[in-house]
Amino acid sequence: MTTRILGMVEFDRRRLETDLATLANAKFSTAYSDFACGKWESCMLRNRSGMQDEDTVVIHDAPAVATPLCRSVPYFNELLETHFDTNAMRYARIIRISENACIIPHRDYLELDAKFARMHLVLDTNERCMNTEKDRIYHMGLGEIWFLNASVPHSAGCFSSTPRVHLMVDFQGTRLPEEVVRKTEQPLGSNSMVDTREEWSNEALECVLGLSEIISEANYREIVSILAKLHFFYKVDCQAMYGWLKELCRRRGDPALIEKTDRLERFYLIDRAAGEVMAY
Ligand code: YCP
Ligand code: CO
Repeated sequence: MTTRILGMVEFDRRRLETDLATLANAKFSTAYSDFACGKWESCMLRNRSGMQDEDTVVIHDAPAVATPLCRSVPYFNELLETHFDTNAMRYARIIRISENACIIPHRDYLELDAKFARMHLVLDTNERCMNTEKDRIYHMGLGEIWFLNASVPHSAGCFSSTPRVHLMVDFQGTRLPEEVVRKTEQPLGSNSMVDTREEWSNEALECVLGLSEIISEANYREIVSILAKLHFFYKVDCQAMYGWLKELCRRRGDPALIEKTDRLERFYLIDRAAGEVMAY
């Protein structure tokens, strides 16, 4: 199943602005903050229970229920009702990425018993917001609905002063993306973003590996953050950071850091237990 644009929504700009302003003052959850490099946050609009504090996901079999926050953003709720099959909907969340933050390259659903069919509707963005998938980079434009194949390594980042705000909607995994989306316009033009990233080079690689001289428990998380963002600016696979991290820990020769990095790669790319949280 490939990541692709499914359609476009024509927004009521005034109602969009109203709900974005409400969101700007809303309380977001700290769920999945172990995936954040910088300020990456989510909050629930619809979930299994309708309770705001149910902020992580499981596979379940009932239509998602609106949370109190959902009722405070009536336009977003209407967008959910109008453009998606609410019967097949399992979760609806807001994902907000603030300036110079990203989500660590990862694969989703590793901790779950099955997958979701995951869609994004772009509520607020600009040209400095990017998504990546393996070695590709692309931009999800305002009003666009995308299917995201979250099973393959991917990431998303915001490098502008205004945060990127997406509605992320999970459907029963057996449903086809085209089937759960409705009343959308055909996307105009091509959505292939020109890849303006710099070529990845041996010099850049040696510079990264030079961090082996200084890497320690104390700066490990900051170094992970630096490495996680590099692929937004250089033509390199989003997963490459785990290989760099392993090599610089090996050069450092610190068994605890080597072990930590193996755990990191396992958690974000290979396997996670249900409810497991990564501390590093
Ligand atoms: C999920 N996985 O699958 C989350 C979203 C990143 C980690 C954020 O719901
Ligand atoms: Co993801």
